[in-house]
Amino acid sequence: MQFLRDRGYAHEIGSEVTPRDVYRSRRECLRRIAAATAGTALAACAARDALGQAARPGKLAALAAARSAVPGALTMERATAYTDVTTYNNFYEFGTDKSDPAQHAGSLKVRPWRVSVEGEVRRARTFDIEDLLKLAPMEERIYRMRCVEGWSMVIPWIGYSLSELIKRVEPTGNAKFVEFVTLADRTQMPGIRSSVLDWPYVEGLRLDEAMHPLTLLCMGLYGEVLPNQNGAPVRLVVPWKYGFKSGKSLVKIRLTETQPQTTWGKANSDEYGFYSNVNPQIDHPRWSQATERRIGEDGVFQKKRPTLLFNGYQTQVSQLYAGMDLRKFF
Ligand SMILES: Nc1nc2c(c(=O)[nH]1)N[C@H]1C(S)=C(S)[C@@H](COP(=O)(O)O)O[C@H]1N2
Ligand SMILES: [Mo]
Repeated sequence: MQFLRDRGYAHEIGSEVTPRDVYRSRRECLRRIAAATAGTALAACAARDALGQAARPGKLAALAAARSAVPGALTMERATAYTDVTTYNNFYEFGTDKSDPAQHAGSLKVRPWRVSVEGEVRRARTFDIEDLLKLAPMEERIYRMRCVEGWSMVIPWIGYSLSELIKRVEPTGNAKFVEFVTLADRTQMPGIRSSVLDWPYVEGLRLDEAMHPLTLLCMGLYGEVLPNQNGAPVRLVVPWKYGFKSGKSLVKIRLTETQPQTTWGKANSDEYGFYSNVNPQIDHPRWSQATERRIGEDGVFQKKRPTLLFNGYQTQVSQLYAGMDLRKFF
């Protein structure tokens, strides 16, 4: 399949460095140094101010949130522009081009919406989206997002730790993994007609990864409810793993005893492992993962920004993998 071969090469062209780029990147460095010396909250504000945008650049319903107190949840890096976050997407249910989701996800019906939480739990339950919106206080979390294809963004998400939801269904002693099943409805999702992937799009985490405070049950971004193309009305965000681990438009969360199969793992298990932690030293079989291209970042940093182990969340998550061979469990 051509698109599978193309995955990751979309932006390997056109990166000549001009004097203007150098000037701009120098200015950007100065701006970052200034941001880094301010407090976290202040710097996050500065990041937004730098965009010259209001807190709510979109036109969707506002979703109020407090700044997260979870360690590592608020990067000081400059947030990617709202336009890029909402028009450069991977959501194959609406097509495989980056612009397809923004163009076609208008047909997604986000109400009514229910998420069934089941499997190895004492209190299996179906949550209405309105219940999920009230289940725990909303937090803003500004996370780096690194796609396996080699590009990255910084996104101000809104939601709360997935652990809040999982605690309420009371996992049994047998629960070791969590499977995430997303919507697959061909009447709403034109991409489902294609057999590019095995639908529904399914992902999985180990239970302790799912319970980590940084693992976000996400219902909004940039001060608003989620745009359809970003996985409305509810998705996952796991910031230390490649973006494909974060399933969009979730309908089922199932706790299991055995490791669930995943859609990308079924498509190519040599290229898309179950763990898929961001790791600059473990190359994708067809391209290096040592560097990345930050979307919207022009100048000398383009394509050359170093990729960080666990996407920079090493302090928070490395303990989850103590004693594990990261090459074996990639
Ligand atoms: N259901 C579903 N979820 C998905 C995908 C998808 O195709 N379908 N793509 C994944 C990939 S590859 C990435 S990089 C992120 C992109 O999220 P964003 O478009 O909100 O930045 O969503 C992930 N979740
Ligand atoms: Mo991705």
